[in-house]
Amino acid sequence: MALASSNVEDPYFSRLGDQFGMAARLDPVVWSERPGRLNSSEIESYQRDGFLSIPQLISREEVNQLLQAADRLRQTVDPDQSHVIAEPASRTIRSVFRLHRDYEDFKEICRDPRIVERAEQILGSEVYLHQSRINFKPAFEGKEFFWHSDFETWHIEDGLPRMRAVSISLSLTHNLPYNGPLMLIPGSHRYYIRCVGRTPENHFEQSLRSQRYGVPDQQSLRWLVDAGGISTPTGGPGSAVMFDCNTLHGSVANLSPYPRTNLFLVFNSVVNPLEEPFGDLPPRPEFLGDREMTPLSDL
Ligand code: 6CS
Ligand code: FE
Repeated sequence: MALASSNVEDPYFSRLGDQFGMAARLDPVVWSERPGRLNSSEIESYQRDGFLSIPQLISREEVNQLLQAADRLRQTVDPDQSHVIAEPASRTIRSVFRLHRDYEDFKEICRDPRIVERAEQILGSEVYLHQSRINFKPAFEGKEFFWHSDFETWHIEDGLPRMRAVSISLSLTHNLPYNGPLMLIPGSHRYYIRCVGRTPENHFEQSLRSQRYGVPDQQSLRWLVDAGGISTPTGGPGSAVMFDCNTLHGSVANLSPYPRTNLFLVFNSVVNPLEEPFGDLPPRPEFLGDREMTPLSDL
């Protein structure tokens, strides 16, 4: 099959068959120098590692309300809707997307200044929500997420042009060493790993349950972990991790008796709107990459 010409010129091409490799990041990590909620040592460590953990972003009371809302949602949501994702081999709910558009209980946290102003400080512009979801990692049953860069998927499958987005994973439960917490590779955000294989049609139906395309090769992972190690920022309810869209991350299954529930918000810069996907398939559904750029004040 002929390659789309955009692939040839795209500095962040990926999934072109058997070409794997590593390229340098071409975009800044922190886009503004203005002071804000993040102090200079927090900015420095975000810039260096590609993530920052925040021990207590919201109060226990606020977390309790969100956790109750999340549990209600899990029990009442229709599992057959496309934005509700099940675990790989069962009907247990793994993720619910599009919180900022569909669910009143979560709209306020989606535009909370404690979160939004931090995202704006890193991205150096106004921001909007590219994606929002809750990840339930139920006790005993929650399965892993293999290593990946979110940017690679968002670029190839959704058309996110540049690395100017930041994710925040807000813990609604304890994130313990043994209940499948987020693992990140410090420093990996400075490299772009071109993945092998070609994206199958409707890939998201599989990838959100268990991802097989758009995952880095073992050699690159070994090289990056030899250099940067693996960091597992654990924390209590109300703690958060902010991470760059290109930081490699993953998590293991939850074999513990304690669920791990996280709220996951992705802010993109308003000057980095989605284009046509950089892969050769049509864009994924909007619950995975919002194209309306709704101002946060209108949620
Ligand atoms: O495909 C996506 O957009 C999502 N999938 C994963 C495994 N992480 C980031 C993102 O939410
Ligand atoms: Fe991810």
